[in-house]
Amino acid sequence: MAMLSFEAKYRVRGGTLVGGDLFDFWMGPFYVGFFGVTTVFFTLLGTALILYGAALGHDWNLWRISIAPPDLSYGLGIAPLKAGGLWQAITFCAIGAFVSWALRQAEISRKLGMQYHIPIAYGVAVFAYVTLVVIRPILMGAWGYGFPYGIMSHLDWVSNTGYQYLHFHYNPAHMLAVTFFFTTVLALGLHGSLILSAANPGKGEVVKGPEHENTFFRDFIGYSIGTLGIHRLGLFLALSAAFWSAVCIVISGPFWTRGWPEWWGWWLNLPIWK
Ligand code: UQ2
Repeated sequence: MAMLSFEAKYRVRGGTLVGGDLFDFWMGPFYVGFFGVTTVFFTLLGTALILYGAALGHDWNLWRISIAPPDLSYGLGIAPLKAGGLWQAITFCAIGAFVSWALRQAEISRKLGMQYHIPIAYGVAVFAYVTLVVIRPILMGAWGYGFPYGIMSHLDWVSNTGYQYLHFHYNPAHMLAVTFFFTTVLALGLHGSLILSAANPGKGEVVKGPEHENTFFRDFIGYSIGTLGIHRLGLFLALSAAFWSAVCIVISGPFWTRGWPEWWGWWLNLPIWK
């Protein structure tokens, strides 16, 4: 059953950001809202353009389908549809859909009297994408610096872009991003295993609560961050991973054009070694 009986009392009017109560209604289990309509619009249009772009390709091999950005010679202009214009239109639709989705989350948060953690967290992921396909290409002077929309082709782009800076693991912001990704996985491993073991105590045993969870980690490592704390830590780690990912690529090209190993020359050039 999609609609729980107690959901009805949370289906409150108002909280919309635009349009007043024009789209302030539900379809089945889903809130519509102005931004629900714009999300559906951009998603359908963008998906149709992707299918058209795929149809223009050599074959329908899922791994090889790719829609490329314009040639660098088009700079920041609008390219012909079959020479990167499709990529530009698809990028426009994608950002339209992602921003609409974030604003729909914000409207639902307002309705429920919640704070904006969800749209803000989602917004950090959108920011990382926008950094790749808009901010960095603008700073570099051409849409052609965006990545192609294809399964293998976007991986090739990551590899090629990384090697352009000789060794991306020497990029200090990349180091931070990777460390945050790994720490996110560690925290999720600790948290998921703790929740599952407390919720599945075995036949005949009663389900365990936060006292047992706290006690496990106090026995184990002498410290428990707490049930609220682990979620705050997880949010911080995950958002930091996405944030530093965006930083590590936006500084590559616009602010540092040589190999990343060379950046560490600042350390070798400190006056204390002289
Ligand atoms: C915890 C706690 C939880 C948890 C986890 C911990 C009861 C259900 C996983 C333990 C987490 C710690 C000690 C922080 C680890 C730090 C890093 C940087 C990974 O105490 O409270 O709630 O899920």
